[in-house]
Amino acid sequence: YELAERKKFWRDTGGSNLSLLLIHLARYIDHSIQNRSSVPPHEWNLALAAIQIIKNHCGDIGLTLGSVAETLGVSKARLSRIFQDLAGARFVDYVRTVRIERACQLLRESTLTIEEIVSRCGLRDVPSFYKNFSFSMGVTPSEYRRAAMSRNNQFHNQTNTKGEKIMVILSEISENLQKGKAKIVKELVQQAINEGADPNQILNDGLLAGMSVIGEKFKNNEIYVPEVLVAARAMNMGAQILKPYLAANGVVATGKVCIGTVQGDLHDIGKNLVKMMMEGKGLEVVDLGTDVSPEMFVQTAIEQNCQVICCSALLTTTMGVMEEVVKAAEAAGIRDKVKIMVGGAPISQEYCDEIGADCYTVDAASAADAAVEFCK
Ligand code: B1M
Repeated sequence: YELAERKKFWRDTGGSNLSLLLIHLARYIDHSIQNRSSVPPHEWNLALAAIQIIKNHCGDIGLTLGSVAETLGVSKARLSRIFQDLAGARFVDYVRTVRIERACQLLRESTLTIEEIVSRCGLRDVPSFYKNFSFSMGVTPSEYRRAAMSRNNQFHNQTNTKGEKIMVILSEISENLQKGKAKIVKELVQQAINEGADPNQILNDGLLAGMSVIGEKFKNNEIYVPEVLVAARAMNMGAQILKPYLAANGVVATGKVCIGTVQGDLHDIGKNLVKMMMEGKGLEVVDLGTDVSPEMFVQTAIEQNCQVICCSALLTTTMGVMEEVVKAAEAAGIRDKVKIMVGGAPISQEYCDEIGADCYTVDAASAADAAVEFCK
């Protein structure tokens, strides 16, 4: 039994460190792409202008690399290179994607025949449309339309009352979050708000419900890190739409806190929710991000005069860092001036007491309430 436990510990730690490395690498690449100083601004402008032309004229069969290059006054070769470098796709592939997207919209929202859709989307002929569409979407245009119509009918049949309509939207939020469809999740969250749903209900029964299914599937090895990452991105984007509504609760407190996910841990969804709720109460929140060392928590609290240090941890292998934060605050001589709050799935009141932290709360809303009390 002990050996099995030990093996499990090493597997978790090994896995954790490996993903830490991969995620850092991905963030580094992301960061360096965003800060590409070597790309002159006029090249960005050219790529953006080309994208605009494609979006406006994708219904035009004469839209080609040559026609766009001519409109912009550059050579085909230059436009092709800039497009590939900056838009991250070949010109022809991008145009095809935009046309298929437009076709999807027309299939969903109109009663136009397939021939009419083909001509409105600047596509060559029906057979090649079927081929490209099936390749991109995994279903034929007719199957896509039938599925969209049956979803619509289901929606209208199920939604006699406003409450029922909201329930359907919430379950769609959960489903689309699980598929990592961030853009649709954002739209659905907005739709739920427009229908008058309670923001807390959208958070709990839509976004968090979807995230908990992801958690279960991840645990059972039914899905892997990439799927969880895209779901997490959808969750964060949905929560961003909710932010102003969750925040608008009338309470305005003053005070400053710093927050972060502890060293070795990259989970930030819960931490972001806690931050959001605290800001909603009027507190100033210094966000240290993820993988935060005990020294960084303490140094920030000293330099920025924070009344509270908030630590989040999601891994049993990283929760121990919280105790080091308490010790670092003691060593720096600020323990009596700063409160230390802890939270995250593996944390409990017993653990909080054991390491000498000041407060444990089970969720983001109660964390915000507790921080307001500490800042009074
Ligand atoms: Co990870 N992961 N993950 N993961 N991941 C868990 C946590 C896990 C329970 C999944 C499982 O196996 N069932 C498991 C931990 C097991 C354990 O330690 N006991 C696990 C593992 C093992 C791992 C890796 C090691 C997997 C691997 O690579 N083999 C790896 C570790 C990477 C690292 O951090 N070093 C890893 C990676 C990832 C992703 C990067 C893919 C992704 C994170 C993306 C991101 O955050 N941007 C991810 C995710 C998303 C999860 C699950 C599925 C969801 C976590 C989540 O965001 N929940 C999770 C399974 C699960 O929790 N069921 C899992 C929603 C969020 C709102 O809840 O963060 O708990 P939570 O926040 C709550 C409360 O806890 C509280 O408020 C929130 C609600 O209001 N709260 C606080 C949080 N912080 C607080 C602070 C407070 C007060 C309250 O005061 C300061």
